[in-house]
Amino acid sequence: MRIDVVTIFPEYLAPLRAALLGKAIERGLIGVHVHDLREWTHDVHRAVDDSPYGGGPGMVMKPQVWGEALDEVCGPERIAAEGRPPRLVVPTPAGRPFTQRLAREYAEEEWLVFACGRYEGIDERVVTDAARRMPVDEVSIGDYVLVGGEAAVLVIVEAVVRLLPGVLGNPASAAEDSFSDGLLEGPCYTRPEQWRGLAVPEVLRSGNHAAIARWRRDRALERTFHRRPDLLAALPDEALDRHDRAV
Ligand code: 6GU
Repeated sequence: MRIDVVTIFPEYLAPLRAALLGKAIERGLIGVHVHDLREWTHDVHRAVDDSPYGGGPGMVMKPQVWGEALDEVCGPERIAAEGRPPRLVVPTPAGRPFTQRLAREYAEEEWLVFACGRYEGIDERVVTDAARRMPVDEVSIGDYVLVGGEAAVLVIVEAVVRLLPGVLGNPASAAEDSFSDGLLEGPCYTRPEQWRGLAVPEVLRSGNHAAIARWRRDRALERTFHRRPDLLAALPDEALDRHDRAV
């Protein structure tokens, strides 16, 4: 998978080369290319923003700079070279929610381009124009406001790359984590059996695999009921069996 990021703070994306993501780069599973948006400015001040039409606070990122940047990073020539257009992802608190389902969709893509906005946003015509050549998603990572899209890109890329074959040591961790069955994961334990007066639940040491699976399912249901009732409500009818409904 190829990942391009256009930002006015390229150093903010340094964590993409650390830990799990760095390993994925070293092993050739992903290629990461971070671009400084200011390279496409032409004025001495290297201005990327201007005041908003219609007035109001804050600044809006200029369309010409973004247009030239995206032309070079993922314009017609680059699309011809790659054989097909990328999926362009624009992080914004006004976007559609980024979910595990969208992470799985992105994990199927061969090329993702992220356009990080700062200030109040990017001139709307940048997205409209890009959408003439490639699919564009404006996505939000949650109901709160960040200063810019960079931290959101770190979140999205980490969620996507861990799903790529060969990135996680144990593929079952991706298959069994929270959300894959629509529920939150329940609690987990390791040695010692007793710690500060707290015991590991007996059933987990019983060796009874059916009882362990049932216990884990019950704790996941309980936790989801208390912390994320919206997730339980969204489950399809057949996702819960008779035992589940008794919890
Ligand atoms: Cl993706 N960007 C910004 N700037 N703020 C956010 C966000 C994204 N998601 C939630 N808040």
